[in-house]
Amino acid sequence: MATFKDFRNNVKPNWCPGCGDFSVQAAIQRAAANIGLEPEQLAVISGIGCSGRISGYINAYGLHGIHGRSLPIAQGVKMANRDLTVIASGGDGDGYAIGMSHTIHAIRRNVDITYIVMDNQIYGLTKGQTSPRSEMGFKTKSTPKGSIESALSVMEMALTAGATFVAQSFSTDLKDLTALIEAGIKHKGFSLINVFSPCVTYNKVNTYDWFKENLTKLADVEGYDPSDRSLAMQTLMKNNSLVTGLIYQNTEKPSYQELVHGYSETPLVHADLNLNEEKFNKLVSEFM
Ligand SMILES: Cc1ncc(C[n+]2csc(CCOP(=O)(O)OP(=O)(O)O)c2C)c(N)n1
Ligand code: SF4
Repeated sequence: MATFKDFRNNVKPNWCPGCGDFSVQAAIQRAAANIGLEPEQLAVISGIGCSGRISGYINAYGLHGIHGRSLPIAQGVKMANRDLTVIASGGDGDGYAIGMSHTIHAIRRNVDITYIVMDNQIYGLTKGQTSPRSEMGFKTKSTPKGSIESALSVMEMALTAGATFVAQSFSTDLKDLTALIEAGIKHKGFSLINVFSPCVTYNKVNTYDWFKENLTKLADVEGYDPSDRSLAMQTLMKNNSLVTGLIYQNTEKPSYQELVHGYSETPLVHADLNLNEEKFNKLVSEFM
């Protein structure tokens, strides 16, 4: 059986020392091993950004795609081969700016994949511009006088869009993050895990210390029940979305694969797609 070391490859990450993304990488590797996966049973599909490099640093199938487009690719992979565990990943710019409409539609579509967003409230790869997750007043190269736009609460947005699994974590909480990724993979539907993953080079506001001071663990909130959607929304609003843990899970809603016609038959990847003349004519005759 594979251990987390089997999910390592020999590519050395070129993230800055101290970048939060190192722990996210480790958590994915541990979660995959804990669940009992072998590297050839996992596909990690990422977008573009510092965080997007993660697919190259994990020994599994992987694709480092294009900016904001990890989700369409990841959903396609899962639909073609349900035997794979599929993780999509990238940054807050990737998923909540250019890729936001994919995020919303993936949430409501509920394909059985896990989406891990490394949220550092800034664009790291392009050297420090504001993202949709940057707070109002946040000063960067692109907003030298401070951002005049407010930050998007993605967790609230996900609940509104009909998400079936919404969780948030902090990259240094390796144990909790690993457990959430395991739960996300086991969830039968789309799971969104937003991970506060500090950018030590460009974000001098939302630092490790800042998160330690401002985050509340849902496990410490008395009576918190992740199956209660309105409680989840109220808790997010009360805490300015600065909570960690499983925020909401709905195990009732069927996943996309359970509803799509023909999906329970042979997965596309194993299907004989060789169209001979007879098959072609039969197919065409159905449309005549
Ligand atoms: C279509 C397209 N638009 C813009 C870019 C430039 N670009 C590359 S990464 C990036 C944002 C990076 O920020 P984020 O997604 O938050 O990831 P991070 O680097 O912070 O991990 C941008 C705007 C691009 N590569 N492709
Ligand atoms: S620039 Fe920021 S996000 Fe990118 S590797 Fe460095 S610390 Fe990480």
